[in-house]
Amino acid sequence: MSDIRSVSVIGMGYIGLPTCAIFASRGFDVIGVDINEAVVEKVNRGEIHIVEPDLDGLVQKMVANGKLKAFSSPQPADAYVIAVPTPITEDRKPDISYVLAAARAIAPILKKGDLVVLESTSPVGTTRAMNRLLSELRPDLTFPEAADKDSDVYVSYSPERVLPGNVLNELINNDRSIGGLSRRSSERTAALYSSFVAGDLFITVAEAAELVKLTENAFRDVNIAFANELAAVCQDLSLNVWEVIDLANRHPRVNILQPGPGVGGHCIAVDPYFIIDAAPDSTPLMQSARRINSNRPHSVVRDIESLLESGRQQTIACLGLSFKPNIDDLRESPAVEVVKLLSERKDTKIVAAEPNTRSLPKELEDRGIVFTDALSAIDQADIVVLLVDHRQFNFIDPESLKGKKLVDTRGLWTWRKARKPDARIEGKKNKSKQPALMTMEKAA
Ligand code: SAJ
Repeated sequence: MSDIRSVSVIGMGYIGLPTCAIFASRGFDVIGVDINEAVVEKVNRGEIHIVEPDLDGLVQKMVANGKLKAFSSPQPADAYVIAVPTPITEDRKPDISYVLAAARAIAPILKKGDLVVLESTSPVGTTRAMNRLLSELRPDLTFPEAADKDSDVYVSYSPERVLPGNVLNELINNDRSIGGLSRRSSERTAALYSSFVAGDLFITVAEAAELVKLTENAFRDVNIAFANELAAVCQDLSLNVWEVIDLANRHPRVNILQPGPGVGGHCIAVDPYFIIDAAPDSTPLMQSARRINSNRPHSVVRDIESLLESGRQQTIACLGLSFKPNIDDLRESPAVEVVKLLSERKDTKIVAAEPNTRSLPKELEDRGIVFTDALSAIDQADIVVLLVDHRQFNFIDPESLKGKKLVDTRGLWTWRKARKPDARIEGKKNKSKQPALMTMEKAA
């Protein structure tokens, strides 16, 4: 059991706000802190500023019952959870200034017995740097330096690892690593998180926990790069990459991810740089994966350009703009990058459809892109480019695509066409589940 009664969460973004709501739902008095006044006011009205399933109802309930209160500066609490952004700079160096600013903000109100947990994705060494800063600012308190030595304040790293769109579920059910700067720091952090985590908690050192988080996203980046490289190989050899991956994945120990127009979002395309920056000579694979994935929008544009006829104005329909399917988040989206690159050409009109947003972002509007629905985009187009496999696009009638040139970056139409119903001879193990498409006798 934890002796912690109140938790102050610094940063009420995609991770901080759901974390506030979950702690509040477990009975803690939660103080949500954000430098953005508009966010603070919104949360105090019981509303939310991000799109995340079920979060609105939970925040509303926790604000109404007084368990969650938002402020624009840190308030005293028994535990502080820091969930602020850790972006990269233009030259791809990690920027931990928000973490250090959060540490400066809480330093004056720390008291003996408090726990400070850093959750932000961070370069290796950040937790220790934060600890050093706190101890410089509060020489009257002791902080963990060596394991097994007790201190006045406890400090740990414990990264979130949740998928946008499924945050509440994954916050509760995913396993979690905890890297305390001392044994007691880890124990107190584990006690705090076990109030809501149903997954297992694994205790390690702070630096390992920091690298674990970065590794997860770098692993995914490298594996997506493999799929994207395979897509290029298949294009050279005139083979269908979706079919090749699907068949290869039927090997029990192979699980290739899906190729696409590139890697977007705020994590997978960023976190590998934190590792690359720390160990530039030891990361040729991660560096090359980053290059492959960030070049993908350019190769999609080259594919589209190869279909253009010279001397004639043509219309290109771009379907999907978000960074992955079934969300409305357009930031760092490779689909937006493709549209931007295309808009630099003078001989094309671009119509774009994104079923999850009401309008185009200003940067695309300013480039003369026309926003419309998928069907009318297809109707006007010479070339149709599928950029995101939103569920709505499954219902596009293949008839409407007849006579159009297609660039299918997600395999939605290309793979469907390649999947011939009589190309599968079902084995005995599946026969009981559903009728076989084809019996062995017929195949022979
Ligand atoms: N993508 C592909 N092919 C695939 C899978 C994804 O091209 O087979 C692309 C997507 O289209 C998208 C990008 O990768 O553009 C990232 O999407 P994602 O769904 O893989 O990941 P994120 O960025 O939404 O969330 C990731 C998750 N990390 C991992 O799955 C290892 C999440 O668990 C992390 O918490 C999150 O990053 C984070 O905050 O770090």
